[in-house]
Amino acid sequence: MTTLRLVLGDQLSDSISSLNGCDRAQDIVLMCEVWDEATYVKHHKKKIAFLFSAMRHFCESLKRQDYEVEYTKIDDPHNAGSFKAEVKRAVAKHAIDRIIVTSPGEYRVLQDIQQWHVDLGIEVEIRTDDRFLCSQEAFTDWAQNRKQLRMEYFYREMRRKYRVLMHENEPVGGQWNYDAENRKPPKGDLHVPPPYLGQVDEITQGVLETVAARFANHFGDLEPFYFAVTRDEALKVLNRFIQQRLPSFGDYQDAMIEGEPWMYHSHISFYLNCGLLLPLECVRAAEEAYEQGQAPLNAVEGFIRQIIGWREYVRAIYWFKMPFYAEANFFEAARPLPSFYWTAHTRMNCLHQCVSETRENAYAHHIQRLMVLGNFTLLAGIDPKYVNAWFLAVYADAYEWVELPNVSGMILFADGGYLASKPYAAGGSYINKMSDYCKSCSYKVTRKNGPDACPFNYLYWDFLDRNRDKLRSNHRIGMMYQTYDRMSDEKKHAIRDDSQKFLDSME
Ligand code: FAD
Ligand code: DLZ
Ligand code: SF4
Repeated sequence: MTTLRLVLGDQLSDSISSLNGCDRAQDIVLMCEVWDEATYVKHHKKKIAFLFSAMRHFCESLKRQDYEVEYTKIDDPHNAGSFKAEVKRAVAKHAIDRIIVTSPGEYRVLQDIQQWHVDLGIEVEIRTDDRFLCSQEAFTDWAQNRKQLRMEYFYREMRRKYRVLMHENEPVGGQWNYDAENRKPPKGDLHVPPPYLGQVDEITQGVLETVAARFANHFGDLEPFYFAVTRDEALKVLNRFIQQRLPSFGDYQDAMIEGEPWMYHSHISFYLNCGLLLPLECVRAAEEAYEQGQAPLNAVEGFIRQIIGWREYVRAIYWFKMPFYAEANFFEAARPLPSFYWTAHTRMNCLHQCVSETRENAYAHHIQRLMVLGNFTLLAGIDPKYVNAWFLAVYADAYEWVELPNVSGMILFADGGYLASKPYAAGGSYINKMSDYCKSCSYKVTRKNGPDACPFNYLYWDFLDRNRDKLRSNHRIGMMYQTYDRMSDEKKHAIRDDSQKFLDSME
């Protein structure tokens, strides 16, 4: 019996379940670069190059381990353009009896694969993706009897289950969460270490030429290209983070500095999400750094919470709530995405910086995504479908399972409060406190109204006013209405007028 084992572009792990029990003398592993995946949103050029190069390197490493790999490049004249069509071609070519694939990261791909046994007339086994630490069944057990889901309680369960930072049955240090010690503004002379810069080898060079030729009209700078594209290199990125950045990760987790896109973050999401790194090894590396006195508890706990807390939580919610989640639009927001999300041409310096860095790196750190890029789309009432399409296209770590809950749940509150207890709406003073962007902005962050006022200031109040019916009873944001209601009619009029003018000018 010959089995076709399909390995998708975000399944680049030796331990991927589709390879379990593989008969290397008989079975065929299929990997394919396909037009459909590269263009269903027009991904950033660097993202496509990263994934194609990582896939080609992974293919070489499988071959070195004696797997028989069928690999289709994007410019292969026989390339059929989609997963299903490529599988069909391989089935015919190799007289395949059954297909094994690990469950994909995106709902639309799973829907497709679930039909293949009918469409292709062949047995298809879809295996669990056990690289994630919380299975759908475990999440359902945890979630089903709760009135409200909160990440913090989920996270504590994960700490207990995997015995991470635990001392007997108590959290190390006596607290579960050290955020009160984190999130300092970027004051003083910070010396941010340089990021990992990978070398372009022959494989990557070939990919860069292909992407430049075939995806010229996609967003983003292709070069310089410096991502890790093999597991060994990804491990170097992780180790470099643990040694150089982790000690300050907690302190400056929310800080933004002009010209410092990488700050003290780990930059491992690209590698975690395509399988070159595994979540538990990143967590254990951080835990060990704490145990050896190389990094403080506030930093280590904060980092670990992002991985076994947020990352697992958003993925579980995605599968729990699809397909509804993709349609959710609690505020009925309907505006198109302004063109400066692509061009960076805006007088708002915070947005100019974050879009420019996204264009250069296919990366922005969490607070840039949440409190600048995301916050603006929430306040301006941009339709979630445009916001999701943008976030899915522009970041090299973006796959729908992680992008959609962060965008529709965390920033847009489009799910009405399932994932987050309140919208992360903020005026300019938050950005001013956590960054140096306002210093060189042509708007004045201290002005609340008028042509020079920071647009975040009046848009914040206008957003609350527009959505009063939906937010008034929210216990975490509802009290802001008392402040709004105490404002004079003249002030309220100015807020409405400035917001209307600004939003109209965007269109
Ligand atoms: P660090 O800050 O060093 O964090 C360590 C790791 O924790 C990350 O690599 C990531 O795996 C995990 N993590 C941290 N926060 C989250 C989170 N909220 N959800 C899931 N995992 C998290 N992350 C993606 O991986 N892909 C996305 O498409 C994505 N889209 C986002 C969109 C918005 C609007 C927001 C607010 C957040 C988004 N995130 C996304 C989460 C987070 O911003 C990125 O994981 C992080 O910036 C990646 O950089 P890093 O590896 O340096 O992370
Ligand atoms: C993101 C992406 C891109 C750009 N291209 C490919 C590809 O050509 N071949 C492939 O196997 N995977 C690609 N991917 C990742 C897939 O979109 C991802 O595997 C699915 O969305 C399922 O999560
Ligand atoms: Fe952004 Fe407002 Fe600061 Fe300008 S003044 S950088 S628009 S927050």
